[in-house]
Amino acid sequence: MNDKTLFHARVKDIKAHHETLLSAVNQPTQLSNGIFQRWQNPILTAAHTPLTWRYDFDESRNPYFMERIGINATLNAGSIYFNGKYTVVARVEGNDRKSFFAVAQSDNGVDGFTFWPRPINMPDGEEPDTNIYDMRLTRHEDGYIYGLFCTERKDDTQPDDASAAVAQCGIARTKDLVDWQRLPDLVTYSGQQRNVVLHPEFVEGKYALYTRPQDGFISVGGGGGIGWGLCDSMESAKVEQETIIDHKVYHTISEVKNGQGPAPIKTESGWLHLAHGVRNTAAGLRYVLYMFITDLQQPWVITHKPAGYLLAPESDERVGDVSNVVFSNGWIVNKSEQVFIYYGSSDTRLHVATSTVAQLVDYCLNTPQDGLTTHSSVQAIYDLAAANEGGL
Ligand code: M1P
Repeated sequence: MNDKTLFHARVKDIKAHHETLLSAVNQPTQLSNGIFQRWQNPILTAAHTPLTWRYDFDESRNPYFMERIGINATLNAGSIYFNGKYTVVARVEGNDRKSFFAVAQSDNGVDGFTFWPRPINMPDGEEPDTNIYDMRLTRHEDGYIYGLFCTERKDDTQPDDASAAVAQCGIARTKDLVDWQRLPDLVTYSGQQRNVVLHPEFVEGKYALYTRPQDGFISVGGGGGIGWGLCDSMESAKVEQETIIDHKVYHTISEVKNGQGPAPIKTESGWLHLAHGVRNTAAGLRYVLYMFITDLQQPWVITHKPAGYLLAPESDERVGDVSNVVFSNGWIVNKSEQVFIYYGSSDTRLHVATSTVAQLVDYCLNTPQDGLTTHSSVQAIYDLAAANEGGL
């Protein structure tokens, strides 16, 4: 095959493969636990990203039709129902390890996700970002859509350690997901911050934030837990006082660290929260998703918290760049009160699980709490088995 034929054959093959991938119909998996429904295909992978981001289509410049810019992963996405479409702002990571944000939309929330032609061109912070990731989107009652995300920079206090980094909360707002106004990073009294989320309503006339104070970049150290704090303005956001509302607890799924997922959903039974919990194992950290409900008037007070995890890595989800991880920073509730939970698996790809507000509230209200000992876990099984006696 000469170069000319090779170029055209490769363009045809790669375009056809991309079109097949983007038009694949997703199906629910066969079995569900009654709480949520998994779907068979990831909704976004690196291969879903536009070919125009990766290939030079000019034959004279790229006779072998090589990939010029590689994309490594599409993962943890913020989400919002926007202009009649299920919309995710995915974390896209290049082969160069830099993450950026890109919008992809679908008509039904479970397949057909297509990226906008260009990634988001997020303005830099006052101090330039080295890397940005994991955006939480909040449609706030002040009229803006806010994106809060992690901004990561080199830790200059440790010049000899090339991996030493500092994580802080970057803040931007928009009305159209295209033009973003970058605001100063959140100021707190904690060393570092990740997983910061804006509550959708004013509380006591102030903006309310879920935080995750941490002493180090990976390890939260003596910090950690999901925090809560108020601030007067998002234009110079400062949380003077952080109160931990959901602590790390010994021998639970969030023994090592945890973090708020997306902004909570308002229901008649309270604010519905999704979060991630992390424990250590001989095989490394294990990230799972869990839920809780907080009081409608006092969103910092947990009223119901089921024991253990809602969703843990399963099958292919278990393996990837950082294996044994599920992580969610986006969910969408539609007019029929169906809930679309978008979650990344093993820092590599993005999936959806579907449920309803009614199912998730039922799950939170009626699943036994963690009694924190084997004895209390067995007692919960005894109670359920006794309630079932004669009922099968
Ligand atoms: O690698 C797993 C996750 O690690 C971080 O989450 P956390 O701050 O809770 O440890 C984030 O980098 C997240 O993006 C990643 O999925």
